Amino acid sequence: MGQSPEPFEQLARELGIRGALQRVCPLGSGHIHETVLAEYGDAAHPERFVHQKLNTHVFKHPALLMQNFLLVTQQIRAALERRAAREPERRCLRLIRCTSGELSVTDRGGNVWRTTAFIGGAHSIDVVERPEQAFEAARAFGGFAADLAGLDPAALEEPLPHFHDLDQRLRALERAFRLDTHARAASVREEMQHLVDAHTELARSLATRGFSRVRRRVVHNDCKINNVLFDTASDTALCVIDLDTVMQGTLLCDFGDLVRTAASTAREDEPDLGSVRFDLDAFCALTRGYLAGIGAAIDAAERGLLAIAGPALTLENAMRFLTDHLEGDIYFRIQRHQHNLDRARAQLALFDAMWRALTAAERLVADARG
Ligand code: ADP
Ligand code: GN1
Ligand code: MG
Repeated sequence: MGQSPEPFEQLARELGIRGALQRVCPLGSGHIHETVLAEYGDAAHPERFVHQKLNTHVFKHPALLMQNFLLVTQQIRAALERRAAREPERRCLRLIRCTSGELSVTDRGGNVWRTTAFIGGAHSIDVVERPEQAFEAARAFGGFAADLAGLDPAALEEPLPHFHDLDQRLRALERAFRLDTHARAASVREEMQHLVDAHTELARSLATRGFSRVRRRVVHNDCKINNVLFDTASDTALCVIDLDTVMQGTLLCDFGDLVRTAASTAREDEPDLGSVRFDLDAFCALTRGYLAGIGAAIDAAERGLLAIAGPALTLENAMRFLTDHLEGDIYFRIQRHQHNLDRARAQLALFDAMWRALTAAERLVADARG
């Protein structure tokens, strides 16, 4: 990441970390923030923290994020206490405040940093290898929604309004295509048409299934598989992370993003489209896990949308990736040339596979207990 040690010295000072900085290494594969693990102190008494340089292009009001973060983690901690969960400190993110009481640090370059306690002995995954992992992740996200079921959505600020608004996402894509600021439109005509047609079909099916009547509640809004930490020793889901989009929304978005990322046989950006398939066994495990985690906190209307959630969120992400490709890769961090285009194509291929399997998925949801 080529970090100068400078921001870390300032961070340590303002956070009251006494040990000397030993090492800093990048963490995870998120597309938005820059996340590092920083180790202070000595080998006998290491102190480990996660510093995140917040992406203020995406999140314009970091203070608002921090307020939401505190409220959500308070709520989760209370739920953990109520059920006397083991190792509660590893099951909920903990913010490290500055000694001044501030919730974040602004470095000399104007970057805003948030620090949380590092959760050790844990890892995140990008692709599911076993259905048990899918079950576990879904149980954790279902439990997360249940733990926040009592929280009034109005208590949380909306850092990204219309985040999962499919029609708005389509309009943004059409605009990017029309403006064509990076002269990339001609090369993606086929994908564009495919997306527009798929959106029409999806919108019709969502309407038939009563999507507009489903309740809005506090949800995570970014339930990709790598936003849950697994306990490395037991391979069970430990902690739901990446809380920046927790705000009002529908369960459809949470379950859908989980299906998009945990019931695919390939990575999100797989260039070999032949290897992108929808894994029905993983979908079955996700459904069982989610219902087990959420318990009574799901209603019939929400349950009726679980099967179509995956295609909906997959198409939404395909539209967002293609929009970003057309706009010159300004939102999602990229690691290679045409990365967002690869992502868009892989998501489109996954959408097609999910769409073909929709009836089978609906049967699985109907048969699932819970
Ligand atoms: P982004 O918004 O960029 O996805 P995340 O909050 O998801 O950022 O963090 C990126 C990655 O860092 C996660 O996938 C996870 O692997 C790791 N991570 C984040 N916070 C912690 C933590 N407190 N303890 C351990 N690992 C963490
Ligand atoms: C981003 O932050 P991260 O990497 O977990 C994005 C999600 C997308 C996802 C696609 C705030 O998630 O909405 O679905 O990339 N987060 C934001 O991988 O836009
Ligand atoms: Mg993340």
